[in-house]
Amino acid sequence: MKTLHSTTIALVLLSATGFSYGDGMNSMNMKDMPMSGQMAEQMNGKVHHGIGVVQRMDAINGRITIVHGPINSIPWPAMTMTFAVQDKKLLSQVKVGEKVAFDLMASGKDQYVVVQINQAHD
Ligand SMILES: [Cu+2]
Repeated sequence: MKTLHSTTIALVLLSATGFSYGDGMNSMNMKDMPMSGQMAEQMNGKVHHGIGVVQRMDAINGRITIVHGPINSIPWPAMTMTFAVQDKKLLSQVKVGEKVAFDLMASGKDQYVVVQINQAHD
């Protein structure tokens, strides 16, 4: 899985940094590392899977509105929501009106970003 692979890379990078700067006072200060927020998120971040129908897409702002079913892992009931997409290219993978399967990751408090989306085959 892509997510597990990324997490492994993040752990390796963190370990390498620890060895390189192990004697430094700030060796554990992850804020010094570029992309540390993203790494931390990937280490703590859980991927949530949803199924829904695309209602609207905003390619300019990288947003997608999905009428989605319940996502028990968050937990959410069925509802219509607009999400930011992690990469605007994701929007070219689906069409309005299409049934989709998508993955969400937490992006700040009570916010989720679409990290993967594809047409759902039933
Ligand atoms: Cu929702």
